[in-house]
Amino acid sequence: MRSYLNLFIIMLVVVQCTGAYAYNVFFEDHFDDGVLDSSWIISYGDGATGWSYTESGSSLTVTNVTGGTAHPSVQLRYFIPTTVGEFYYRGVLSWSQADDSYSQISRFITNLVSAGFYDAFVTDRKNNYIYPGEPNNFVGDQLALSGSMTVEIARDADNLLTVEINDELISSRTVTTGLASIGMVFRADASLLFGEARVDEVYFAGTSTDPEWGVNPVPEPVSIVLLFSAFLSLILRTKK
Ligand SMILES: [Ca+2]
Repeated sequence: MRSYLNLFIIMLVVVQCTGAYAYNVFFEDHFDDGVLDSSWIISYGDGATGWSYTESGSSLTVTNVTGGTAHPSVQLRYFIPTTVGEFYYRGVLSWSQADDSYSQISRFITNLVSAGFYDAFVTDRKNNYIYPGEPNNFVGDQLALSGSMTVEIARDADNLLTVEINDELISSRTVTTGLASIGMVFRADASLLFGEARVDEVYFAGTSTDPEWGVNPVPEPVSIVLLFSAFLSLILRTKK
């Protein structure tokens, strides 16, 4: 009987390695300890040479991006060291532009899609800058100078990539490309009327088969039933 139990354990391990995977929280930041987490890799774009920010209370507050000639930007990215299948990335943003509807772009990004606040590329998806492949009609001034949004970017087991803003589904399509990074981009205008962008939270969870990176496989209940049935039939067959 002991050998059967050993066999069952081996079979269970096999199922664990091939079965469904539970979501792990890979990264989250509530910006609540006064120091910007060093996991954020910071880089500048479009000639930017600096940015102004504070981490205070439970918010990262960006007040300017400087340098460059037209639209200096700063990116904060968290690079993903392994393969991630299903994932869920959420960011909470409040913005307040200083009297110019084109002076600020604040977006949550992944290497697959990005979404957030941008009042220059107005699309039929309520001003959310989602790319690639989304139609833009270049009509601005549609958003209030200040507001807030919760952005949710997710991919399910069928590779359906979705973007929701304030619980409304804005975009959905099939994407099989691997997830390599998540992050944020803040972009100012040369008018220096960026105003303020405040991020209250970022949260990133998903599944991974990499045992070095918080893997947490769980066999589905139906798999366990099938496995146990196979185990029983094996015993019965052997006893005949
Ligand atoms: Ca921090």
